[in-house]
Amino acid sequence: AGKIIKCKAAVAWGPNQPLSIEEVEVLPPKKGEIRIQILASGVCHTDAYTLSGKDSEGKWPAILGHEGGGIVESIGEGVTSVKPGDHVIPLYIPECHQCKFCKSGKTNLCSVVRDTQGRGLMPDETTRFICKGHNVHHYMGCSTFSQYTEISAAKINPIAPLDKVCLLGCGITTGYGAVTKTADIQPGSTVAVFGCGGVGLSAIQGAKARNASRIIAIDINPGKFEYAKKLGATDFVNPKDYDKPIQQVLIEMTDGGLDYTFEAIGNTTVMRAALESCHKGWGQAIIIGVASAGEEISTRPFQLVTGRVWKGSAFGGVKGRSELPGIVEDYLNKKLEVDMFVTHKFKLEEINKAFDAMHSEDW
Ligand code: NAD
Ligand code: DAO
Ligand code: ZN
Repeated sequence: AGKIIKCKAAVAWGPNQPLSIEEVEVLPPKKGEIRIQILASGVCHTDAYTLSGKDSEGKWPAILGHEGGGIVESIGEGVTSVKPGDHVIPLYIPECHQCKFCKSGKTNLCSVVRDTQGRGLMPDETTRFICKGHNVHHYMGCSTFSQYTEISAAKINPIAPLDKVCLLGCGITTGYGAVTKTADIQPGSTVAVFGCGGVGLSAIQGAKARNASRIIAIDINPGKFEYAKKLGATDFVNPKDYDKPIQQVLIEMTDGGLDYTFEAIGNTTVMRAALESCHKGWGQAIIIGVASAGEEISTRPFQLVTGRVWKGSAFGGVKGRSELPGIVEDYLNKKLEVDMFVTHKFKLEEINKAFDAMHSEDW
């Protein structure tokens, strides 16, 4: 505590280059900050998107990664909610309980560090990482591709295996929460999920947990249906098997449309299809997928006039500090599947292989 830590991290020196394993210095936590030893991290398409250079807000050099699990190493002045030794999941959406967003009770989009976080900096406008004399940027307030990092975090049950529950730091919670929190679906609802990656499959889990009467899994890669079935999907649709728009297929399958649809791809054409597959009068389409910068969505406004609702969900609407620990308990109580989502394991030194695996097998 109070000292600089030297450790290994995967540094992104610039766009479209492999990550480079480097020795970095991690400075001690300042007021309100915590320093965490990261023991496990997922890799996510969002990390790859930033690394590709398509993310116009990418900052270089940076330490990427935002789906982690770790142990608090030390705390800065004024920190009372965690102590050294606590097991935590880093949060890319914090929860300060004090900003306008937190106080509203209407959203999980805490804004307390929003501005500096978006620019890859800590709240005092500086960074805590130094490598080869360069200040290295933070990423999504997490930078989990480092053995030590500084962030906001949710304190979780120390029994939970960090190499599994790290995935609750993004993808699984996002899909599960979109169904159980953002849409808050009723038992018996009919649901369609577009995209059966980690996020969509977890939306399917959420629908099953809420006793949806029908859960239609949609993907252009039929290899995903095996997983969708295990998690509770009842119907499987590959849009490539039809020569008519997928919304028409779904409306015909469901006597007029679905109660809830979820877009977990990031494709604006599919976002439209998700809205238009909703039942007239009450159907709700939830956008989870993140489209590339600058893209727009469209539909005929009459779709909304006639009662369909379009809304979005970030991190499943889950408030990190107050609600994520309960989702970890759901996993421990076998109400939520996480283990199946760990398809590969790599050492930090092999992180570029993890990106290759994510791309090659379309995970
Ligand atoms: P993924 O790439 O693993 O899964 C996407 C799936 O969609 C794949 O199985 C793919 O075959 C399928 N697909 C692609 N095009 C399709 C089409 N036209 N029709 C049907 N299926 C199609 O991605 P993921 O990790 O599950 O993430 C899904 C999306 O969620 C991404 O856009 C990601 O950025 C976003 N995301 C959002 C949040 C949030 O808070 N809102 C958080 C995490 C991830
Ligand atoms: O408060 O303006 C804000 C942004 C909050 C972050 C929302 C992130 C949702 C998408 C995450 C992509 C996958 C990690
Ligand atoms: Zn807040």
